Amino acid sequence: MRTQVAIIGAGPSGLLLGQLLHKHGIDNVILEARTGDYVLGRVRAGVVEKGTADLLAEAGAGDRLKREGLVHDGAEISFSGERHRIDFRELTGKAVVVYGQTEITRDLMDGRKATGGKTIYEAADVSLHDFDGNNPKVRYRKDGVEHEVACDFIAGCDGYHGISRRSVPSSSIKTFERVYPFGWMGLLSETPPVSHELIYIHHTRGFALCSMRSPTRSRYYVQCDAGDMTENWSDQRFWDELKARLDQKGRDELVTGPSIEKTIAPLRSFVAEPMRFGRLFLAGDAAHIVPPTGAKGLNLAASDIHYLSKALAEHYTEKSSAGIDGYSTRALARVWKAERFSWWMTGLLHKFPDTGEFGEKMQLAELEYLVSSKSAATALAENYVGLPY
Ligand code: RFL
Ligand code: PHB
Repeated sequence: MRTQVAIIGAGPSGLLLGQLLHKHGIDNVILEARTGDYVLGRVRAGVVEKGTADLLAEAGAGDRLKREGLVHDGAEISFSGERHRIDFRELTGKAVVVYGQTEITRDLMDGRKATGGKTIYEAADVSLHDFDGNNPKVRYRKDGVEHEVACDFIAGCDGYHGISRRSVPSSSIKTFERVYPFGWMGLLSETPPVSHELIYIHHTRGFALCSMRSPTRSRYYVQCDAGDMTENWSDQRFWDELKARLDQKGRDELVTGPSIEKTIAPLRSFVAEPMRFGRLFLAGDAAHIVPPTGAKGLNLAASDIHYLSKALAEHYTEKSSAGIDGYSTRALARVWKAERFSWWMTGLLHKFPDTGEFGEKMQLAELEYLVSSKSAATALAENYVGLPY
């Protein structure tokens, strides 16, 4: 088989890239290790920046988000038992949309089906070859048969655990990493959200987050130990812990119910530099990870794809390599700013095992400053709604 761009991974990065390339008339094939249902079953991001929503619309996958997405003009921060609202709209003129990653993935998959794009699910043992020359190839096995895809470029959109980044010789790549000593225990339930906006909670027992997927479906998280397992978290234990971290009003208004899904996510900051190696590009979680506190992972994946799709379109339609040559530098400039914001939000709101009472006093002083200074609140709001591309 031959294609112009071989895309590894059918997560949001790979699917979005596939649809944007299709719009520019660039032929592409997506190779995904898992089944479509498995990819759709992963409950992850919920907060979408305006830039991401615009890009989905450009890819022809933005109608439902526009209809069903919940526009949030602000969010609340709770500490010392009180909630404080940060008004994004007033401070920045912008808002975010709450719309689940599963729905984004579904919309992109439907779009791909409608445009006849080729996705090979359950592609086993994907391997990348010759991307340092002019004729890269990707090999994989499907139903026991070996296949080869010859292409002009490879887009590594296969997430943190994927093969693309690991195919680069270690002497050509530098990685930066911080692993946090805790995780997030997340629970999805068919219950109305405790508040109509998100609540980020700083508490002596640890961080918690109240989010949602719709007016009848809630997504909650509580900070848990790094090596913790969902088996240790009965629904009852989860609700009790969330209640203990909520303010009195939240405790009174929280509606609990059986969980539909529970997962524990470890927290990590990670960046690989550069993001281009000859004819291989990395994008999304394959190149960088942020802790979810700033709601930036999916949005960063989208901005990478914005730069990459433009670069490839320039290459094919204008015969210019400027976009391709500048991809890594442009993408990384935005990545590092989102890394900083996510690291800062994580440090501000979580309980750290090693910083003691002094560390907690510093967090409270910064939180009080944040909710009393318009400049400090604006800095948070600007980053949360998304820095410009
Ligand atoms: P993905 O979604 O990991 O998709 C990669 C795909 O590649 C496939 N794959 C392979 N395919 C072929 N061959 C191989 N060898 C392969 N290895 C892997 C995988 O099966 C998969 O289908 O990466 P992508 O597309 O870059 O998308 C990134 C986002 O999924 C991620 O950044 C976000 O989910 C992060 N995130 C959030 N981001 C936000 O912008 N806003 C949020 O509110 C938000 N909340 C979150 C989050 C992530 C979380 N977890 C669980 C890590 C909340 C949580 C709890
Ligand atoms: C979510 O709804 O899953 C969500 C929202 C905000 C975050 C992280 C996750 O910061």
